[in-house]
Amino acid sequence: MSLKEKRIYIAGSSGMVGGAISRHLRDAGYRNLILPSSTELDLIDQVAVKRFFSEQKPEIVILAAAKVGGILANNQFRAEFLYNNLMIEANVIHEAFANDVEKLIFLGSSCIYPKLAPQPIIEEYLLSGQLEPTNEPYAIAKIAGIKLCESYFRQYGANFYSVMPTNLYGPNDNFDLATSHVIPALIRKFHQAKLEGASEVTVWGTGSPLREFLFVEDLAEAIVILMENTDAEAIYGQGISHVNIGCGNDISIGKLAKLIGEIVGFEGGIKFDATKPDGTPRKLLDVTRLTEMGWTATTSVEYGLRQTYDWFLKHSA
Ligand code: GFB
Repeated sequence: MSLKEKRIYIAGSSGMVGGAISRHLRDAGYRNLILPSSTELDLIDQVAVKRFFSEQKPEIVILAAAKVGGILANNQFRAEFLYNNLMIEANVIHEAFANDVEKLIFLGSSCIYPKLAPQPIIEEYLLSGQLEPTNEPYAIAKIAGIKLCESYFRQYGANFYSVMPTNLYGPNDNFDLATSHVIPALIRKFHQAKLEGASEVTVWGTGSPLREFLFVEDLAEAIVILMENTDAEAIYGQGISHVNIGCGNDISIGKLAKLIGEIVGFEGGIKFDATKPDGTPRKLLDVTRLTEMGWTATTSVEYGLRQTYDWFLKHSA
């Protein structure tokens, strides 16, 4: 059977990341996609996940489902970020193993690396130092997912491996100011300030942290290429448990805010609120391995931000 005919389950297909992966697979000619919504299948419910796998019998699984949020949501809802993500991973990865899934790709996050990891961050830096406290529960859950995939590979030879995307953004992002990441938050704040004729916009933290932002459509393209060409053996054979996915360059939050202000057309000033946390000072991924595997990001942050602002204007403003 050709890969295009395989039954592929994308966990999290109603979210920004899973939705983009589903679209890319469909555009590439994959026709047998299994895309239950979160109301149809609660991934925290072990019995429901077990039933789903035995009924649907997926052959490939992309695990993009997760409880996600920005720096404040991570810090505030620490129990849910740890519990929900552990349950989703344990249920899906274990049932994939129990149902002989041929390949599983688990999506983690660059916050799994130590807060003060040398830059750019190579895959080997996992578990080499203290985590950033604001997102420690989320990072611990994601590390558990990486180790679960690795353990099923090492003990049973399961073709399960992980990828670590950097900070993501794009169409269908969460624009709720209390729970969102920085890009959708600033798009909404600058847009509102422009409409209200406000004189300034408040940006959390000092503006000095550096972040690497990857457009979600680029991420989806990378995942499809990895799914088509890379097996677990190729990852673990290099002495690593996962592969980084990033664009290779970063920007300060201060510069990002200025850029978003320009794109939105806000003419006032920017005020930094240093009572809010900065989080990790810098997290730039080393993407040498991904480049060697045949993929490089192509979307500039300016273009990606314009696309995201357009989506916001149509759907969420
Ligand atoms: O995007 P963000 O919440 O994620 O914040 P992290 C990035 C930076 O932007 C931080 C600053 O230094 C924030 O203080 N920032 C400025 C803002 N204004 C705002 C704002 O209005 N909203 C938000 N949210 N930030 C998350 C982790 O960390 O990154 C997760 O907590 C996950 O676990 C995710 O790894 C990718 O990069 O700081």
